[in-house]
Amino acid sequence: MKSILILNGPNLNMLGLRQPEVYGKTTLAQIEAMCLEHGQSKAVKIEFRQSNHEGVLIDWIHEARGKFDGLIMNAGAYTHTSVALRDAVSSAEVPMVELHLSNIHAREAFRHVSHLAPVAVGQICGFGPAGYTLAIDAICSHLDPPG
Ligand code: CA2
Repeated sequence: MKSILILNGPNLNMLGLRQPEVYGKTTLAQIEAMCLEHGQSKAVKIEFRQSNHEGVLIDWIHEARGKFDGLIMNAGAYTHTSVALRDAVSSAEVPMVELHLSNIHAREAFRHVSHLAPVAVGQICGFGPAGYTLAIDAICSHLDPPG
């Protein structure tokens, strides 16, 4: 059975609890439940984590090497700032799908830059919580291409 690690970065623990007009009403716990259910339906093991700390996220990316088949990352604001996260993904040699709830390209200019995009298999953004299940489908399709 393939195993996928889903990492969530800073402030995503506040989803559904603050600023619902920007990020919606769904909580991260509800998104985790959706992901675990979707993983079960596709017979893939899903592990779901969140940290507000860059170093913790880096440690988890390192841990993924040899232990997980794929990574999905909503790195939050670190997407736009962190060369260290990008280097960690490069060194992990685990395929990664970059994920965002919002369409970062339709927002402020500083969100148009992603340090992760060049080391990602691809990017999913703008679909809200549904993006998480789309990202699971995307990484599974990458790991086990159809046809
Ligand atoms: O759209 C996304 O998923 C983002 O990764 C979310 C980040 C943002 O910095 C990225 O540019 C795009 C912010 C997550 C903050 O989440 C909050 C949720 C509720 C209340 C406050 C913040």
